[in-house]
Amino acid sequence: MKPILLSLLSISDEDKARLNVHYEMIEIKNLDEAATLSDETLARVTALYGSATKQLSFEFLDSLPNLQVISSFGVGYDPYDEAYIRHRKIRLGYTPDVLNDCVADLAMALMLDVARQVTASDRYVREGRWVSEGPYPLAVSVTGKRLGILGLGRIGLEIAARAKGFRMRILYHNRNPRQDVPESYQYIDSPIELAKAVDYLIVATPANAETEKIVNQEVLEALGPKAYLINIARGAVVDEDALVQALQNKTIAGAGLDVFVNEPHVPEALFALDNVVITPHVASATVETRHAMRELSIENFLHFAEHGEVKVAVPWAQYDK
Ligand code: 8YV
Repeated sequence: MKPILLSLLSISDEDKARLNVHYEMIEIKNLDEAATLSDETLARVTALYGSATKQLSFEFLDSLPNLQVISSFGVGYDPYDEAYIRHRKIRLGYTPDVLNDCVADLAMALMLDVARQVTASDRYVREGRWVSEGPYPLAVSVTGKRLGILGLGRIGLEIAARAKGFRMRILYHNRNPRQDVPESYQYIDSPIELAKAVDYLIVATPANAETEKIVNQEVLEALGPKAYLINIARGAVVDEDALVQALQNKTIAGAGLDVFVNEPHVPEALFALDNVVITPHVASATVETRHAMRELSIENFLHFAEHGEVKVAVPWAQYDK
């Protein structure tokens, strides 16, 4: 009998055929469905297909006593508990890099949209207001402005590269300054100082205990009424209540948001505001990028089945032989 690969995502027939060499597959829609499987079946599960946005309870993971490998669809690994995964020496693969371009593209799109009011002015036209009220109010320029990147990692670097095309000055904050980036990228040693110094602040940091609500009320106050916040990281890295208030009271100029604390629920107070552009966590959601992510997540399983290690492991899930 082959071991079982339990999947929280749907797998294409083509990928199933590749995985079937090593595994029998069971697809489930949610963790509740796993509870309906017999203990005997759960004990045969050695591989789990999860994602960057699906939380896994300890209870669920405990119900898989022989779990050896998880392949996670996405670059964020915040749903996985480091201590737990390391304690069980579970191999944890993920899909970094293949989505950098796409996520950076969406960050630029949100920045351009909220500054130039693309979707808000689109609504204006569709509502007949161009005819009844006349020209749309003036928007705000992007080219030549100061861009702050909170979290200058692989995605942050792609954002900076695109922003150079807009002749933006790049400032950033990380735990430490990077030595391997263009000298013109200015390191700022706190999120508050970064917020004070820029016209646009793009958040591209991973979500973890250290970055939880790193964009808090003080950072939003430092950003001020002329600057914009763009978040393509995770809802958890921003104090969402403080952000909603800042947008309602216009103590920041606006925001472009792809991620939220309690997805798919978005604070309804935002729906009435034209100074915010909202997308439903789609930064990596293009045909090309999702294909590349799927391919890498399948390769992580195949590599593990053949060599005992995933192809690309989460940094803290690497073990001595
Ligand atoms: C998700 C993401 O993977 O990569 C990440 O961290 O947040 C996204 O690309 C995607 O939404 C599927 O859950």
